[in-house]
Amino acid sequence: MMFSRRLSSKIFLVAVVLVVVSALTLVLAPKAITSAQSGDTSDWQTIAEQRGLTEADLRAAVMTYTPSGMMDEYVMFASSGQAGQVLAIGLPSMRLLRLISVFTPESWQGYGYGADNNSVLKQGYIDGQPILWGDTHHPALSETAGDYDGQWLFIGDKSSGRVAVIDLRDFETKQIVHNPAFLNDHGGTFVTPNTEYIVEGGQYGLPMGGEYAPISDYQTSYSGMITFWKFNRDTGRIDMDQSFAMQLPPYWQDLCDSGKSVSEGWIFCNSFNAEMATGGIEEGNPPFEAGVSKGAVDYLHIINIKAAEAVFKAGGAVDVNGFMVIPLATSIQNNLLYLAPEPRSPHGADVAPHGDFIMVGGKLDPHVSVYSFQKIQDAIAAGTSETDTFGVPVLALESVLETQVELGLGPLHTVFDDQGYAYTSLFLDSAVARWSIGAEGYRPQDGWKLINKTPVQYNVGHLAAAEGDTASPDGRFLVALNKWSVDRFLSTGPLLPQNLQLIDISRPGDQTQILYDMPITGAEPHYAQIIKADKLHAWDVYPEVGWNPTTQSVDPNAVTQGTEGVTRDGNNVIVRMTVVRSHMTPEHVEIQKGDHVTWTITSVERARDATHGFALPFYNINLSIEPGESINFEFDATRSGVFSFYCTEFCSALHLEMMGYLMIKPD
Ligand code: K7E
Ligand code: CUA
Repeated sequence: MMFSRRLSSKIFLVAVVLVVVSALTLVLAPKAITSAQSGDTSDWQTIAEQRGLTEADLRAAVMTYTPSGMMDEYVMFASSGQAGQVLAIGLPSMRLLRLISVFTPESWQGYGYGADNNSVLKQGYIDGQPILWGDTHHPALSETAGDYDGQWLFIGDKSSGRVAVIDLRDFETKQIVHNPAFLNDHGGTFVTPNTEYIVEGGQYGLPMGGEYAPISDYQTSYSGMITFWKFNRDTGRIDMDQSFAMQLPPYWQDLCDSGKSVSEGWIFCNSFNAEMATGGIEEGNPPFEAGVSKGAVDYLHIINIKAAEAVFKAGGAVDVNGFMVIPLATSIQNNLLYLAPEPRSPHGADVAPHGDFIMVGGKLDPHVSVYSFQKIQDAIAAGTSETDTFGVPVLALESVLETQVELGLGPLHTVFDDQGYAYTSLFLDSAVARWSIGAEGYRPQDGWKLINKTPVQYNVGHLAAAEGDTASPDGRFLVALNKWSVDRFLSTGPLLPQNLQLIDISRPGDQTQILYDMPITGAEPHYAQIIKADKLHAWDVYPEVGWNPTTQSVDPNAVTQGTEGVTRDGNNVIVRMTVVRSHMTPEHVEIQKGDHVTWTITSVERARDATHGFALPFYNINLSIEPGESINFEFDATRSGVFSFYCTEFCSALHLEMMGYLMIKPD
């Protein structure tokens, strides 16, 4: 069944390629040279010859070239690292379709420049402290029965430990939440198979609740943390009251993944720094990078989220800064948490498509360790007398390990395809390892073994395969998310672009091929997910005129044509404006210095290509008003003068005339 999916389209593609390639081999050499000599560059064979393209290059071109008007088959949502955004990229063309602002203001989209007083960004402030950037790592598409459903996208901010919700009907950020008990994360976001919870694993040990504790008290006063954000599909929002966290030992929890199918209801996180090194080379301690890797083992965290939810609902959590956290002792008493040894400096914890295996890389170990979920269950049932320093039960490695597969240097992250292969990034080798999962339902005929390594350029972190971390991967395409491209593109100075490489994984065995290099002229996209494009159903225009995208409903405050104007109540001025190409109503807004201004702009457009902007100089206001959208903003008229506001989108031939004057009289 797995093998037959999209087989016909594959056969078609292969056939096209064969025809092209054989036509090329038959006719290329002599003819191309002749026409090249005659200066005839009108035919593709000549061009290929002149540009020095090989048959493999032409195959890659045929597989990726997307003529104008042809749509991509997949959309990849990639994080944008410390730029705090998400990128939407079409595959196989690797065209950048959209930048989604999440934690960072973005003027082009009018995000953070006045609209509804920057309400979404403000949700992400911590204790009133504006935080206007984020370090996005792991986007997670919402899932139904372990498969992407195309409705929502979530992403975490590693730097301040926040999670954002993006609505895929308009590709805009709707909510930012923060667990007030903790201040960083990494193992997030990952969703449970029906998106009941968005999982946000922690990273560096901290005193809970943002308190101070001396680093010498690390083992007694510092903790790890994992947060389970309850998602409400009806409201499209995280429900803070139904969300909770678990205190973990002060190891550095790293990447997490949700169990699926047989392992549904469980969460797996790798961790490092089981040594609980605290750095401090200044005081003669080993530096972090040495202390953290001194020991031979770290711990895979195995968390029973169903049981944890029951403990939370039964009142087993305590209030930390207004957020409910299950204390470590309670987790141990209720069998919510188990540990299993991991090889040195593990990285990544990836659950196989059938939920039966968990793959853990090892930055300083050439193997991927494969844990069996069945063996984990058997070991839990059999009981263990081993515990860690904090009394958390430790399952013996040999009791839970299925196998270890030697792949190469620096294995990090693993994704899957529809042929029973797994793919693991090898950071130090700068390669992608394809290996066979030697179990029933995958490739028992091949056994557990390395198949091939595809060199990539360079320093690969995560991999993303088409639906490659779901219950039913698509295969076909894989993207290596490489850092620092060094010699792949023309130099633009010392700051290097990242290089996303598209790889063909449609053929079995060692036939993998790099198809395309895409520079990302921004921060490092750590992780990405690739969804079949036909699962996305974005709106063409907002459903009704007067739509407020923050509430995803018609704004009661929206302005209708004929009701525009300026009204005053004491110092409070209300401006009600409509926009339609190529006109803003009213054109003149006259107020007094010292007024408090509440301004609403409603676009009455229904045409798809009629977005307007609204730029107001000095007052730091810039809006993007999409067809049907209604936006409110407020400001204090602190400076008198004449301010020309205008539309920032080239919306018509009379776009330059789409403007008006705000006249503020001195007091
Ligand atoms: Cu390996 Cu943050 Cu997923 Cu980067 S993490 S690569
Ligand atoms: Cu509206 Cu330009």
